[in-house]
Formats: sequence, C-alpha cells, structure tokens
Amino acid sequence: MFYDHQQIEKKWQKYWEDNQTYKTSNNTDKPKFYVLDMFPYPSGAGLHVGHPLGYIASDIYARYKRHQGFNVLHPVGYDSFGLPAEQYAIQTGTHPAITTEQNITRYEQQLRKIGFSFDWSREVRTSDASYYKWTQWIFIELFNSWYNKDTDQAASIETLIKHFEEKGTEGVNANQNEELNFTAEEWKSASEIDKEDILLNYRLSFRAETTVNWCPALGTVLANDEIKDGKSERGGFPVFQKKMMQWSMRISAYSERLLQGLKTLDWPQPLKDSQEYWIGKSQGAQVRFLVDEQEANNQQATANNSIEVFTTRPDTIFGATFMVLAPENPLVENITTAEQKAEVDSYIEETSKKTERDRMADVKNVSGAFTGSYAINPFSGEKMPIYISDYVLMGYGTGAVMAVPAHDERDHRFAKKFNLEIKKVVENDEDVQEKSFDSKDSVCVNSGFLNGLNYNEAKSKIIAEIENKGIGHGTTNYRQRDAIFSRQRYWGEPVPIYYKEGMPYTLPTSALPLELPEVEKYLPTEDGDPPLGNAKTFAWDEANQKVVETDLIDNKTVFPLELSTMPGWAGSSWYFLRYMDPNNDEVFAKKELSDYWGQVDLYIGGSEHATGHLLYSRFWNMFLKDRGYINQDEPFQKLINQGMILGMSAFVYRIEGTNQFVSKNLINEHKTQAIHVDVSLLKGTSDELDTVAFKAWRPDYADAEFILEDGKYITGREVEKMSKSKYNVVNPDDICEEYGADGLRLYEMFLGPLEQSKPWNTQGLSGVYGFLKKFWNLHFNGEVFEVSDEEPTKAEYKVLHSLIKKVVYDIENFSFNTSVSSFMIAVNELQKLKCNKRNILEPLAVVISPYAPHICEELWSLMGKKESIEYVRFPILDEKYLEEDEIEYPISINGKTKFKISLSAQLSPKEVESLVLQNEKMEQILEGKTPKKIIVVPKRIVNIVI
Ligand code: ANZ
Repeated sequence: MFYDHQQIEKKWQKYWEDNQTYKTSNNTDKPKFYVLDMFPYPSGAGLHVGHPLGYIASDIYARYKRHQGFNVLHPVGYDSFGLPAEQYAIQTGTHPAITTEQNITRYEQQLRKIGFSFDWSREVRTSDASYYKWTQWIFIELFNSWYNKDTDQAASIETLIKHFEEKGTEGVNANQNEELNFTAEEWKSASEIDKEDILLNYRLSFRAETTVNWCPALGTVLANDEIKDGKSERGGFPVFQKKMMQWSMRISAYSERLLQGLKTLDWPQPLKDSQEYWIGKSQGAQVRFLVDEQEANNQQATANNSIEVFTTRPDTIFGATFMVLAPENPLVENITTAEQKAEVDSYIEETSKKTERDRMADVKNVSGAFTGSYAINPFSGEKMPIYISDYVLMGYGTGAVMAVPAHDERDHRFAKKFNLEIKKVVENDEDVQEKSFDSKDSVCVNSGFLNGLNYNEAKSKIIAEIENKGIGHGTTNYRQRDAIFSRQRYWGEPVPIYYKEGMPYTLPTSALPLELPEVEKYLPTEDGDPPLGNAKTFAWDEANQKVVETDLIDNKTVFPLELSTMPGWAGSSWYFLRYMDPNNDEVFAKKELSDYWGQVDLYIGGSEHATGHLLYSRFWNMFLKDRGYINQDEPFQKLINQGMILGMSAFVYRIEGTNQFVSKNLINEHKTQAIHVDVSLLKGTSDELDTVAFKAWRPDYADAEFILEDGKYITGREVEKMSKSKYNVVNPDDICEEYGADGLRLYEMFLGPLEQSKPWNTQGLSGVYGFLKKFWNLHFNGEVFEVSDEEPTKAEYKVLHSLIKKVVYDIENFSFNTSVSSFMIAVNELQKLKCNKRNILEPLAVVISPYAPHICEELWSLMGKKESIEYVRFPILDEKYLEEDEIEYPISINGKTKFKISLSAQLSPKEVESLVLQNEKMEQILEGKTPKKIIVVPKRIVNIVI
C-alpha cells in the first residue's frame, strides 16, 4: 500500500490543531513535567535543518512523558527583539515590528510542518507589549530592591530606607557601588535628590558611570559575551572602551549563589565549568603597604599614603620585591616623583589606547614606568620600588599588586625587563598560575615565621598575622562584573524610567507597559541620543501619569523618559515563567501556577548561551525567589546542549581569469579557484552539478563553460558550519515535502548522538524513509489494511519487548539515535516473521510515536482507535518475553572450552549437570573417569575439572 506521507501529515496536523491535542491544562492531578527549548530569534532566513535538532529531541521526550502519564508543559515562543530586524529597518525603512511579524509567521509554518507537540496557545513574544510589560515590571522590582548580605538575599529598598532612618549606615551590610557613611540624622536632613543619589548606590538596577564596550558601527554598547576576539559577535565590527553613564544590574551580588547553585544542577560539566570560570572566585587577602614617605617627594605624599593590593598568594609575601599599580589607579598621581612624571604621564597616555581585553591578551610584551616612589614590605621590611604597568587592571581587585617575580609569570617577565630583584620563597611551587594551586608539597623558605609550612598552612597563618597587624584581611574576589543593561538601540524594551533633576524615577507599575514609540528614523539623533530621541511622543506627564508629546517637556510637570532600551537578554531572562501563565494581565505568573510547574525539568539548547542567557536567567530567577514571587532558586534542573549540524558545502573550480569551470577530479591540470555553490544546485543527493541551473543562478555564470569528467561536472564537498553565507543550508521544508516530517525527525535523530556536532548528509534519508514504508506495510496485505487478532507467538513478543526495553533506556538516557536503529531492526524482524498481529502492532505504534507521530496516529486510527495515540500509556516491559528458551552452554574442561551444548533454559543446575555428563563428547573426554568437580553457572557456563 502506498505510504502517502504528505496526505497523512497534513491530516494529523489539522487534527491536532482542531482538537487542541497538545493544549496543556493547569488543573490535573497528574504529576507535572516541564520540557523547554531555548526559544528562537525569528531571523529572516527561516529555519534550516540545524535548528530543529534540539526541538525534535525535546519533542520526543515530551511525548514520551505524556505516554507515561505526566502533565507535560512543552511551549514555544519567540525572542523577538534584536539587532537584525533593526539593521534591516535602518537599511530599508521597514518597521522592525513588520519584519519580525513576517519572520514569526514563517517560523510558525515551518515548525508546525515538523509536527511538534507544542502548546501553541501559550506562545509568547518578547516584543509584544503584553509580554514586555512584565519585563519592565521586573526591572522596576530590581530598582526597588537592594542586596542584604546578612540575610544573603534581595530585599525591598523600603527596608533599607527604614534602616537609614533609624541608624544611618551603621550595621548595613549591602552589596553596593561604594561604601558610604552617614548617620540617621544626616539621612533625614538630606534633600530628596541626595537621598535618591544615595539609594542608587544600593539598588539592584542602578545607573553608574562605567567603562563599556562601545561599538560605533552598531551604535551601541555590548556585553562581554556579545564580543568575540575584540569584534562584535553580530556583524564583526570593532569594539572600543568608553566611559558612559549606563544602567547596570547588580549580578555581582549573586556571584556566590550562582556558583553554589551549580552544584545542584544536572548540566553538562563544560557548561558548569565555563560559568564557574566566568564568575571567577579567588580567595586571598587584601593587604596595605605603606609608601616610604622620604622617597615620595611629591607635595601630597604623606605617611598616610598606602597601597592596597589583592593577592591570592599571601604565602609569598616575603618574596614581594616591587609593587605594580594599574596606570589608571588614582594613587599614581600622589606618588609619582617630579623626575618620573613625564615618563609616567606618557605611559598612561599610551595605555589609554588599549582595551582591557588587549591588555589581558598581550602577555609577551611587558611594559611599564617607574613612579620614583617606594613602598615597604610589612614582613621583610625591604624597600620595594613602585611601578605602573598595563598588565594590572583597574577594574579587578584593588588595581594594584605586590609583585612576586619568583612565583608569578607576569611579575617575572616584568622583573627581567626592569632588572628587579627575584627572590624565591616557596619550594615545589611549579604551577603558580594555576588557579587551583593547592600543593600540599609546597614548602615556604626565606619566609621568616612561615618557613617549613605548606601552602594552606602558610596562607592561614599569614592572613591571621595580616589581620593581627591591622594591615588587611582575608577576602574573596569575583571576576564577574555587574551586567550593563542599556542599549542605544530602537528595537528593544523601553526602560520605564523618567528623569527629574537628573535623577531617575520609575514609572508607576499601573502605567505599564511603557510602549515603544514610533520613530521616523532608526538611527541616533543629531545630538548623539539613541534612536528613541527621534520620537515625537515620548515624555512623561507626572501628574496625569501618561506618555505625552516630547515637545511638552518642561522639567516641571513633564519630564524626559529614558532613551536607551533593554539588552537582548532582558526578555529571555524570565520567559520560562511566562509560559506557566501566558495571558495573565495581573501578574507575570500566578504564584499557584509557578508553584505547580516549578523548575524546568529538561532544557535543551545551544552551548553558546553558557555565560549569557544561562547566567542572567539564573540571576533573575534567584531575585524573583528572594522577593517571594516564585519558589525555587534555580530555573533549569537538567540541561542538554545539542550539537551543531554542519553543512556539506559544495565547490566549483574556476580556472583563474576565465569563466571556465573544471570538474573536481581534473583540477590538478589547472590553476583554479574554489567557489561556493548553492547545494540546491546539485542533482538529487549526488555531488553532480546541475550545470543548467548553475548558469541560471547568477548573471556572471550565464555564459560559464564546463570541463566535464565522464560527461558530468562533479563538485568538491567539504564539511563547514551550516550557514546562508556558505550556501550549504538545507531547508527542512524540502525534506518534509519529500520524506515527510516523520522522515526528517527520525533522520535528524539517526545522524548521531544529540550532544555531538555532525555533518548533514542526505544520503541516509532514503534508508529512514524505507523503514517508514516497511513499518506502514506491516499493516497491509497488498492494498488492504489487515491486522489480525490472533495471539502473537513468543518470537513476536520477544521482538516487541526487546524494543520496549531498548527505547525506554535510550529515551531516559537521551540516546535518541540508537532508538532509531532499534526501530529498524524490530520492523525488519517482524517483517521476516510476517507479523501483523494487533497485540504487537498496537504497542509498537505507541513506542514509535514520539519519534514519528504522524504515521503512528494514522495507523492507530486505522486499527480502529477513536482517540489520539498521544495519551495512550507507554507499553510496559515484560521481562518474561526476553528470556531465552535454549541456552548454549560452553563446556569448559580444566579452564578450556571444549564444546557447546544447547539445553532448555528451564533446567535446574542438577539437570544440566546430568545432561552434560550423558553427552557423547563428554563421555569421550572422560574415558570412564569421574570428574573431580563440576560447577554449573545457570544460563552461562559449565566448568568441569578432571
Ligand atoms: C601575589 C602573587 C604571587 C600573585 C604569585 C599570584 C601569584 P586571580 O586568581 O585571577 O584572582 N592581581 C591582583 N589584582 C590584579 C589586577 N588588578 N590586575 C592584574 N593582576 C592582578 O588572580 C589574582 C592574582 O593576580 C593576585 O595574586 C595578583 O597577583 C594578581 F605567586 O599576588 B598575586
């Protein structure tokens, strides 16, 4: 019978939509299971076959869980704010909302064609005002919160204000920009503006002057994870350092919790490692070194001048022979002597041209300048010259180091260049750069009272002594910085803030959403304001609580609104919560529902989000937990990174300077240049170029000539990243057309282990399609559907139950590729057995349905079922069918296998023993003797000693 995949798939996709088969209820007594994909950015290019890989895996898992009786939440949505739609708007004038809408429509069509079991009714789009209303609301909540280190959680800013009113800053233990000191009286008598300014120092979303990564070509600030090798990730434009007033998020308050939380998560180790590295916890000490006043002959130099350093190796302090400050360190001015001033100034000037990234990357070329001053080593008492150098960064630790050239590579290089003393103070200290340096074998030497101690002992003892002397304390540093939150772009969430006397105030939450205004131009204004500065209606009327015309701004009743928008990661930091209650207009998600759905049980997505989305969303989730809106600290319990599907690029070879193209195996005879050609120009699944199509592809190839081999033009093939620019993308729509969505789904899984990257190679598709046809035909006798009610044989049951066992194991271990081969084996065996028994085929359809849902629904209904197959219980494995009838026992005599005997599996060891002894071959070996020992290992082996 013809397997008409096109008609079958259309029919079932319509059925699922009409019957809302995958709509998830919030009210059931079933246990819940939440399966989530990282939602896509709807780009103009549509989906290629690489995109659905993770979605297919999660869909299989979601369907499997439904078969097991879980209430499964498996939603989809779009991360629909972003740069490409805006760049397109700049080029063409088309409003990004229009482009985005079109792209989403295309995505939805493509996704629906693949037969995903999404609950489409829960779709979210981050660029919808009904969604970003809540992104803005979270921003305001962050603004109205501070981090209390005593309780180790965020709290309402009101609690801090109350504290200030009662005790001033005394006893405040907060994560803040800078340490402030004032009394309750001072607080109370401060002006409103001053109070606001003080509070900004503590708020979790705050404004501060920060050095940012400025990308002039994109006209915006970028986060560290949006930059690759000094260039913007999108577009590859150069990025510079610039000081700007920016909105930031106090993620640094959560560093320790983000680190500790990792331990509770079932995530790939490399992903956890990269978050750990990014957070960058270092334990050590902060120590003050006094500047030697006699040498510092600058006017301002006094004995109070001291340099505070952060060191992870206080055990090496006896070996600190000089100091190095970051060139930007404000102390530099105080301690530089008149003679050294010119040299120091010119070095500072030189450094300002380099980005922090360059400074960290360039480890070979040491440079620096002497300040002319000296510090005193508080332990060795020796004088240490003070230098400045760009390898010390102002933004880390205290912006100053005690240099230990014998044990630190950078300090060593510096000492060599400037001819400074190198004093070894630790033996067996080979790996000084290793963060995890913890050598039990290291021993302090030349270190006074530390001599003979190992690293840990020396570290505790010296920190105790530093604290005792009152010159410092043990401390922990984190590399992770606060996250810059402003983008000078149009297509993002407006920040719900207006400015009064230069101070930011939040809009009342009742006024949300603050909608993105219309603008005529998507570029910055002439004054250099972000694109929202072009809006005609974008000002805040405070009394009437509404947005009014920009011209009305008088800074008395009508105030300017914030002109920057939120970064790409804002909307994606909490979308998993919105799916729980997507249409609620009162709260972002009802507490009851976020309690019921809890954590995402399985999250599948790309590893490129390791230090962006996956850190930010953990941070926001922890914050919402602190403020009592949700119940769990961590959003994603289990996470899998799917590998990339690589493209098989195709090349033609042009003879240089001509329009002649040589077939692949003849290129040696010519000087050629390889040129990418679109893989859709190849004939079928072969490497042969359709030369007619090639000529029609581009005007420059219209008069191309070909040098053929055996009458064909053979292209070169190479595995590369799948990308539009390499002309190697394969559109899933074409595959669905030809082999069906079920074929595509099975094939994507069959390509290899989910986590691995693998090339897309269409040659195996026909094999998968062949399997589907065979599976289909098991149910037909010629053209007639025929399934028998006869009881299956043991052999038939064995095929079924072996498959159940395998597939359950595979799905639970996310080994989807091996299931597909098991389906093929099972169907081949059933075909050989000519099995068309209902008691085999019904459960078989259920087992295969998570992978190939359309064909299974069709067969299920042909077998007379009225309801969808989706909620039918997954067949239960019965081990009895797997037991062997006969066992082939190896007979081992004195440790060597001599022969084998087939015996019934039901026999007792005694019966096995006597049958073995009666065996003809055995009798020949024994020659009438009685064996010394016989050991029967049931169902395995018989050992005989003679
Ligand atoms: C003395 C020492 C001896 C150091 C030794 C290391 C090895 P992590 O692990 O990354 O936290 N350091 C401190 N602040 C710095 C800054 N602003 N710019 C550049 N380097 C800085 O690294 C901490 C170590 O890096 C500190 O410990 C300090 O050098 C240096 F055998 O102090 B160490």
